[in-house]
Amino acid sequence: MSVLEQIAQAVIDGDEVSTPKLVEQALVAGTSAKAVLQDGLLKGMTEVGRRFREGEYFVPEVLIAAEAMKAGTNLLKPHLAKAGVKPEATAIIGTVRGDLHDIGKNLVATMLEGAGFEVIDLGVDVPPEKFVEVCLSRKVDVVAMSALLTTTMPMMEQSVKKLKAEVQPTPTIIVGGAPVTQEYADKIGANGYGRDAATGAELAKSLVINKR
Ligand code: B1M
Repeated sequence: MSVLEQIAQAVIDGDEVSTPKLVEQALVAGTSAKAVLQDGLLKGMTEVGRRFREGEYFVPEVLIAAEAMKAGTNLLKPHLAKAGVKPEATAIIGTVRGDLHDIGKNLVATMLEGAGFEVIDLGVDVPPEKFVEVCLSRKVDVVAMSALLTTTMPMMEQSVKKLKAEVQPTPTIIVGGAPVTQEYADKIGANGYGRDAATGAELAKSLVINKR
């Protein structure tokens, strides 16, 4: 089994000790952080998702796998984000109200840092008022919102509406998460949609930093 396959398996097994060790082993051996993420950690989590969907895994197994994945991604952060680069713009990020999924959101935060943003992470279960409050209290260039549940997607729309009504000029708003689509982003008036963390960060960069 290759080290990337072992990483995927460690996530599937919810092995919080082996996952970061294997990530470190892969990095030391010269494997790119992107490959560790895509072909190791995310591959494992995709399989966890399949098992959960098909009733082979229940919430506790998924939660334990998520912790293993987090332990791995924490180690990847400094490799994914460009070291020593001064932030060129500020982004706030959060998972919308009612939604507690944060693994994808954390990846987007890391990628945004890598793209040159100072990132303020508001965490999970973030109400529309909180996004607005932070934008009014400091200069924010990008508001990034994540939703993993179809039931919490409407919170994105509410947040976009409130931001447009109460913050002028309104920061660039990008949205993403497994059930979110480009069509949905257009419908709710967001400025962009990221299919994955890397695309989301690139988009934010092209909409804000590259336009300067
Ligand atoms: Co949840 N869960 N979960 N869960 N969970 C899903 C999302 C689900 C698809 C599983 C399933 O049924 N197949 C399903 C949602 C169905 C739906 O609405 N369509 C689901 C459900 C139903 C639930 C509960 C309701 C279960 C229950 O209690 N009955 C419950 C809800 C709790 C709540 O939020 N209020 C729940 C709970 C949980 C756990 C707590 C157990 C755990 C979360 C732990 C945590 O995040 N700390 C969990 C997990 C882990 C999952 C799955 C298995 C994996 C999610 C994940 O982390 N993926 C998930 C099934 C799946 O997706 N395979 C599932 C890895 C992560 C890297 O991907 O977050 O999609 P993702 O992020 C991607 C892209 O979407 C994108 O970038 C990332 C990749 O680079 N992206 C953005 C994300 N945000 C972005 C923002 C951007 C741009 C890109 O710009 C701003």
